[in-house]
Formats: sequence, structure tokens, C-alpha cells
Amino acid sequence: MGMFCFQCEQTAKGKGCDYLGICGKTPEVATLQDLLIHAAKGIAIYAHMAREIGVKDHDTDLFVIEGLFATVTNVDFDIERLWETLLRAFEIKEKIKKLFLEAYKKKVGQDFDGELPAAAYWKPAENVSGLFEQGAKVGVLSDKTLNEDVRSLRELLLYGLKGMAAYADHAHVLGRESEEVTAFFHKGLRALTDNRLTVEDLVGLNMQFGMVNLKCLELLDKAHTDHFGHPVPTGVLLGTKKGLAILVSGHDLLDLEQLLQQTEGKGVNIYTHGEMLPAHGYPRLKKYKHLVANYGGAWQDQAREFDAFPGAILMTTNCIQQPRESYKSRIFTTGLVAWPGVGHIHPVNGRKDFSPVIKKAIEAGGFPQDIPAKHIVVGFGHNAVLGVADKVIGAVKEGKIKHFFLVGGCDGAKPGRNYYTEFAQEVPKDCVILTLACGKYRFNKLEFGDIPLRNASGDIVGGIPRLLDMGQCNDAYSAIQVAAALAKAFGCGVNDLPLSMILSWYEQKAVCILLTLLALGIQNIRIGPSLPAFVSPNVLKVLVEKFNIKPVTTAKEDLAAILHPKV
Ligand code: SF4
Ligand code: SF3
Repeated sequence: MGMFCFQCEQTAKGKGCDYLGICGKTPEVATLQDLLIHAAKGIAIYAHMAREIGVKDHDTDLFVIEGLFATVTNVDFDIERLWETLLRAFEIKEKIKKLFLEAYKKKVGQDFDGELPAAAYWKPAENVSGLFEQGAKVGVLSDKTLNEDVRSLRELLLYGLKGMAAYADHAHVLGRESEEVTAFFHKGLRALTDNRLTVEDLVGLNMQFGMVNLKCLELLDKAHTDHFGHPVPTGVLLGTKKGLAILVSGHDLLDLEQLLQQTEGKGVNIYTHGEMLPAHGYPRLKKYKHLVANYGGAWQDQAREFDAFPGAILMTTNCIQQPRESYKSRIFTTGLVAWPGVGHIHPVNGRKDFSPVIKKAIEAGGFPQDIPAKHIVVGFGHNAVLGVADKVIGAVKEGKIKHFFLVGGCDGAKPGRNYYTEFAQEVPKDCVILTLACGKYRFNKLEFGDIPLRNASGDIVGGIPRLLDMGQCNDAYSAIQVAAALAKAFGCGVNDLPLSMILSWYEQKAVCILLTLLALGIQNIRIGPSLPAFVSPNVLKVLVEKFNIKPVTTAKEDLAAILHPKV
């Protein structure tokens, strides 16, 4: 069976995974995911028309969000689960179709007789091999006649929607939804089936999407900060504590909170991994004394690190990799994450029972002793940074801070990613690095020190840390807030600030954030380690002409070009 997927940065030969995903996605999984996207488009066609005449269905909205999230890189690798999801997709489509047809008849006085794209008429085949056949006909390259720029812009929008779905889902579990965000999932997916849309239409739609995703980032920021409090600068141990241990990875802070509640007083220590690191800065999570440390490095190092972890492991979102047999019985998934043969924790009325995870941690025995290590500081969200805005602005005006660099985004396994470590190390001492997402594991354990603040007599009275960890990838919202506040304080536009963005991308959440930055008019973004395979030469030309996007070169060259531009 064949496949084709080029949605992430590590795609085979920089072109496309065509017989097996580098991520571990099999052709069967890839094909069912393609079919799920096709099914979601069919649902969206009806859901969008229904919304236009005032009809909504919450199950439909949530299904589309979860369905898209399941197809993000490194989320759902389980054929059985995807099969079930496809059957549910058909039920949902029939439900929203019925709701639309009834409402249409009531409003217009006659039956709807419009011709719709093929996705609207999809019915699941009776068995899994039939589903594979269906999926093979609806993949990215299935329409050979499609203009390559149209395909490129459709995929750009689709990957943006997938990324936004992850964020919308995190907001949803915390009880937050936005009509504007939800409606755009249907509008965007439906647009992917509309052959009348031109390259210009699709560029416009991608920009419109970028602004909607800003809303979604804001929604999630509000959901997080209302529920967990505003992050505060907090030292996080990188060592281990003697005793039973559970490691929590991914982005879902509510899962972590429920696990902390269920392990409190039970002698089990909780460790964060990957994108869970920023959790230590949130007041409502840091209050738990048994949230003890951050363990391990970036997601791509997980096999070796999970192997060595003497406890249970919980994956709440991307990025799971094929578990080794040595820890397969100790690793659990929850939410949209799934791996065949790995235990999954399902919610019951919004609550998850993590007893199987706790039981496994007890069986695994835990760490035999304390391993002391250094601390790193997290928790520089927009509230914390803007709380000392006067000091920061003063330091810029006095020339103590010359430049800000946002060095953020995803990590990945490719060797070219050393660029980000080198870049952070080369940043001059009078510059501040803002960082977010999992790419920071390339440099967040290095010493960057402070920019000293002195009083009138020249005595040091404090300092601004040179590395400010703003949080998860979704906390790009914080970086946007800080940039907007600085621009206001200096009476200029964000593009005129002494601020440069050096982004690393891997999966689709980075795509949605990039589209938001572009929609905000931010220029001169440097992106790496390589450009997306799904961006056609003409689309790249538009991005370069309109936004002056640049691929990264070498850390030294890029820094020199930023700090000493040739005019
Ligand atoms: Fe390949 Fe990335 Fe697609 Fe996985 S998600 S199949 S690595 S392009
Ligand atoms: Fe990382 Fe997977 Fe993208 Fe949230 S966790 S940023 S790669």
C-alpha cells in the first residue's frame, strides 16, 4: 500500500513520505487519516451551510476539532481507533446533514437540491480494507489535475486548521469555546473542496485564518490563566527525587492537574517532560509539592529517556514516538493520542481516572535516590514580562538591551537544528532571548545570565534574565502581547522594534502560529531548519515578496545580518 504525506518538517528527503512515515506512520494509518480529513470536509460542508441559516450542533463542532487534532503529526497511530473515528464521522455527517436539510426546508419552503462536492456524499466502506481503498482515492495527490499553487495553499490552510484544532481542543477541555474559531473550522475545511477558489482567494483565506487563530491563542491563554493563574518566574529542578515517579508529557495542563490531585499524599512524584515544562510556573499547579522536577530533553530523545525512567509515563498530546518494548507497558496515552497496544485513559464526565498510571508507577519502583542538579527558570508569560515592562523599556532606552530575539518553535531530530543552539549562544550579552515551545530544549539548560540593572550610583540593583522562557508553543500569544506592548511604548510598529524572530518548525501547530504572525503583518521572520515541502515555488515567492520570510543560513551570518544590516 502506498501513502503520501508532507505535512511536517521531517518529511522524507524533504519531499514527502511515500512508503512509510519518518514519524512511524504506516501507509494504513496515513490512508485512514486522509480519509478522516475527507470525512471532516464532508461534515464541514453541511455544518457551514447550517450555520449560515442559524443552525449549530455542538457534537459536530467538537468532532471536527478532535478529528483534525488526531491527524496532527505524532498523535494517533492506532488503526482501530481511526476506524472507530471514521464510523463516528459518518454518524456526525448524517446528523448535521439532517439538521441542515430540515432547517433549509423550513426557511426556504422547499427541499435543498444544490450539487455538493464529493466529500458531502461519503459513506464509510463496510470493512477496513474498503476504507483503505477509499482513503487511497482522497489523499493529497489524488487530484492530479490540481494546480500546484492551489494545492500548496490548500495544504497550508489545512495544516493551519490542524494546529488550531489542537489549541481549540485544549481550550474546550477547560470549558472555553469561541464561535468565531469554531465556525472557521467548517468554513476553512469546506473551502478546501471549492474548486472555484483562486490562488488569491486562498492567500486571503490563509490570512483570515491567521487572525482567527490569534483569537484561538487568546482563548487558550485566557482558559489557562483563568484556571491555573498567570505563570510566575519559577525555578525548576532538572534532577530527580528519591521515590515513585510519573512523567507527564504534552501540552494538556488539565490532565496534569487531575493527575496531581489523584497522586497527592500518595508518595508519587510527578515530573514534567517536553512541552509540559511551563506547567511549573502556574500557581495552581506549582502549589503541589509533589510536582518535583523536569525530566529529559526534547521529544525526539524520548525512547532513550523513557527507557531510563523508573516510573509510569503519560502522553497527553503530540509528540509520541514508537514506544520501545522496555517501556511499552509503562507508557499511557490520553486525549487524542493513541498507539496500538498502549494503555489509554478515557474521560468519564470530564474526569480521567489515572489509577492504572499510578499502579504502574508503584510497580516500576521509582528512583532509588535523589539526584541533585541545577534549576532553570520558567514562567515568563505576558503577565510576568509586562509586569516589569518599565524596567525593560528603561533598559532599552538606556542602551542596556540592544535587541530582542524570539528564538522559538518546535524541535526535531534533524542535525541542522544545531543552528538554534549556536544562534542562542552567539547572541551578544546585551541582548535578550525570548523563547517558547519545545525547540528551546536545544539551549534552555545553558547559562545566559542577567543584564544588570544599576542605580544612579552605579550599584547593581537587579537584573533582567537574558533568557525568558515564555512557555508552550501556544504561548506565542504572550510573545505577540509583549511585542505589541513594546511597539506601543516606543510609538512604532512591531516591524520597527529591535526584535527579530527566528523560528523553528516541525509540525502543524507551528504552521498555524506562522500564519498568525504573517496575518499580523510581521516581516523578516527567519524560518528553519528547512522550508515546508508543501510550499510551492510560487507560494514561496509570494511569502518572500509580501513578508520577506527568509530561510535560516548559519547562526553567525544571520546574527550579523540582523545586528549589522548592510544598507
Ligand atoms: Fe512523514 Fe511527517 Fe507525514 Fe509523518 S507526519 S508521514 S514524518 S510528513
Ligand atoms: Fe513541540 Fe511536538 Fe511542535 Fe508545542 S511538542 S511545539 S514539536
